[in-house]
Amino acid sequence: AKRIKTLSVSRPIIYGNTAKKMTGVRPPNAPVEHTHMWTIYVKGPQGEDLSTFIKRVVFKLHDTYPNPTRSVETPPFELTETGWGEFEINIKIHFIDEANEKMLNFYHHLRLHPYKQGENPVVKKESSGEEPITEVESVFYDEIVFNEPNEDFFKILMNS
Ligand code: SLL
Repeated sequence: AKRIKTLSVSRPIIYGNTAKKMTGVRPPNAPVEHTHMWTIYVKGPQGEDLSTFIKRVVFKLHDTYPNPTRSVETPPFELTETGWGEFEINIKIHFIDEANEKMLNFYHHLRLHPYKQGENPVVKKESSGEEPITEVESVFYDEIVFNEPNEDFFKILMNS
């Protein structure tokens, strides 16, 4: 017998962080003990515009940061900071009102250091030549599954 599957729509995302050691250039307001600059992000694997269904992404940083709850309301849903240590970043993805969906709540371990030679850390050669900058990246793929979306939201998902 053929089984009737309930309707669900999934959308791929990637989330994670890039980081690199700060060399010569530092943001003027960066505390002296900060050694790295990093960016945490939520985005579409092919650069899709996630704002068609995501209203905001809230990144909750370590309590050592001033105003650790950072809300990003427009794409790109990313945040760049400086720091010295790795920690768990709490990510909350809030969907547009039409979705009538609960937010997604998960964690990403902010990665600053290369752990293994030749593995993930990508050595990017500066286009100008001279010093190679070692950028580490920790990135994960996931699919957001909307089960039985309401009609309005379904239309929005299908038209984007
Ligand atoms: C821990 N892994 O769990 C450590 C915490 C905290 C990182 C690392 C700078 C914050 C600031 C920063 O990198 N904090 O602006 O002072 O205890």
